Amino acid sequence: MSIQEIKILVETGKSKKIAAAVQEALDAGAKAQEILDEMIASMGVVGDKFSTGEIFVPEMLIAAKTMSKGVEVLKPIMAGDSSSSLGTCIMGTVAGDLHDIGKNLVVMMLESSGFEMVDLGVDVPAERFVEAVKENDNVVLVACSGLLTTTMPALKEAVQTIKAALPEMKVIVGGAPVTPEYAQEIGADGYAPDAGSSATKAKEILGLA
Ligand code: B1M
Repeated sequence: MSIQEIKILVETGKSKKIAAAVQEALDAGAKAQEILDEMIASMGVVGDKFSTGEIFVPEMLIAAKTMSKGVEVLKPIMAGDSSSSLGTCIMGTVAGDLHDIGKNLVVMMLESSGFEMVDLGVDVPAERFVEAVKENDNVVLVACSGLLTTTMPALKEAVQTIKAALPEMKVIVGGAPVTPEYAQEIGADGYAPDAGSSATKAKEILGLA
């Protein structure tokens, strides 16, 4: 199974075939990162088809499910084995937003770089981030994801609610519509454009890099 074929399986939502196809590509020598990059590119194609009215929400959902199943196969390889603990990080997708693939990749990368991750899931109200910081030990970072232009205000509310309740807590934000300028404007301590760089940025803002 070539990486190109994996891309097509994601685009066409072949969720029953994806796990075996990803495993086959790995066995044939493909790198996990290459496969992941292709699947991310597939979601771009899916988004474009949605924008042009070629597909609708159900197709977008099944493509997302397919990608998530593919990521499950890559996870043990990409997540690695981190024995050191850099502290706990609370992560979630902000209120009103149901997109979780990017968040799940960020969770995976932060975990592999040594953070204990508490994943609050999607559609997380601002106050829930604060509660989770209080409920867990040794929380050093909160990470918020937002994928919609319409939920950018919720990202702002999340950062401002966390900072009002916990002024010392570091907050990192990201997601497709987020820019470094917006992150700064809403008072976040850091912004990362992708899952890989989120780990580097998280360590940098905590003075661990
Ligand atoms: Co939605 N959706 N969606 N969708 N969806 C987008 C985002 C969209 C761009 C599609 C499009 O129109 N071209 C568009 C948003 C337009 C906009 O806001 N300007 C859109 C829309 C409009 C909608 C609905 C409103 C559609 C509707 O109902 N009419 C609706 C909203 C629902 C809601 O959230 N309330 C909706 C619903 C859905 C599904 C539920 C069907 C499904 C999500 C399922 C799921 O996540 N389990 C879905 C999908 C799959 C998409 C696309 C196609 C793919 C998203 C994705 O997973 N990408 C998307 C189009 C696109 O992205 N091109 C689209 C792959 C993923 C790896 O990338 O999440 O960007 P991403 O994560 C990246 C970075 O952003 C970054 O790291 C990741 C890469 O390494 N990152 C961080 C993310 N979070 C980070 C946090 C960090 C740091 C980096 O630090 C904390």
